[in-house]
Amino acid sequence: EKKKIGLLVMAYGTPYKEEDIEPYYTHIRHGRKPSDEQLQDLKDRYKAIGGTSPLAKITEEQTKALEAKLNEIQDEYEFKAYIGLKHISPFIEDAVAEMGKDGIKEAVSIVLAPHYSTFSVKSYNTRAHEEAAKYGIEIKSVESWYDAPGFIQYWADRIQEVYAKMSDVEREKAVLVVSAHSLPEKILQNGDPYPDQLAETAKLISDKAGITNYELGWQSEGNTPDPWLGPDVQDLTRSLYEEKGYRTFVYTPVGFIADHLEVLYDNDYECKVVCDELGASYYRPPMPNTHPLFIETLAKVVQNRVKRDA
Ligand code: FEC
Repeated sequence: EKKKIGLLVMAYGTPYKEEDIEPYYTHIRHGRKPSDEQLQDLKDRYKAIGGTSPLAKITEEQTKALEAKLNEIQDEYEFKAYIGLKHISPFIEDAVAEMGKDGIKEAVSIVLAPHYSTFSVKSYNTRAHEEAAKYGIEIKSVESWYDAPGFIQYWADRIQEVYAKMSDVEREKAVLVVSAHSLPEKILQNGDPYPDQLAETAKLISDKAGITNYELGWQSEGNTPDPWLGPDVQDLTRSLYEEKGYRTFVYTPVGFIADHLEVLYDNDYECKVVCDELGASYYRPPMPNTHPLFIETLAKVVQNRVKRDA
């Protein structure tokens, strides 16, 4: 008889339809309503990528694939997956309540973002643990997986594919831009590991892919007065073009794992505009989504967390 275990898969969430955009944006802004102009700007960005984001569907597919993989690779536990989102329903709390109703007492959680920050993974985990306490559910949480070998291999393979397609001239002047979502600089005051983890991912990936020209960048920063971690990938593109003579830009937004607004708009539109303006080549390898190597990697990360005590 297999032991039943809850698999709490946490992700950012995205509006399902246009009417969801305002409450979603308000939730992201900690309850402060966006101005009409800010709201319109966000609506326009969703329109530019086809109306809504593919993220909701991809999160669901990733979760199903992860549950299936975990049930395939071991037979001590029966994993039952629950999706808990940060900014739209089903919220993290809804997912934990659902586990409670199903009589789950033991669970493992993972956030679908590789790097740990107090602003990202910690806030997901805190919400999950607070809710779980109400139901007497014990959750073991994965904190980060930015260096998981299969994750590194996934990106190294995609990068090599892109470099193999380039002409020799393009390849000679190519640079890999490794990025994650920017965060307010104030995270650094408390020794947040986020920037170091991105640097480690970049080093591991570029070593594995055999790429010596790589740079770290930040993207998608919020619309607030605080200073955000930089350089921003668009500014970085210009300075690398001007100061280092690069003419081919390969963007790997490794802080994300799916096709969604921050990649389809911020990279494929905004960074592409900069490249077009400069007359440089733009490349952006495919995101992990449900790639088998990626799902297998997440499954191993979860399995290791279940085996570890506390
Ligand atoms: O719908 C989609 O396809 C896009 C989903 C989406 C993902 C995502 C990932 C991260 N964010 C992180 C931090 C912040 C901070 C602010 C912020 C703002 C937004 C806005 C939208 C949005 N984020 Fe997001 N983010 C996604 C979507 N994010 C929309 C609001 C408009 C805008 O600023 O563009 C600023 C909040 C504030 O105003 O105070 C901070 C981090 C990640 C990566 C980790 C994770 O996935 O959790 C960090 C996907």
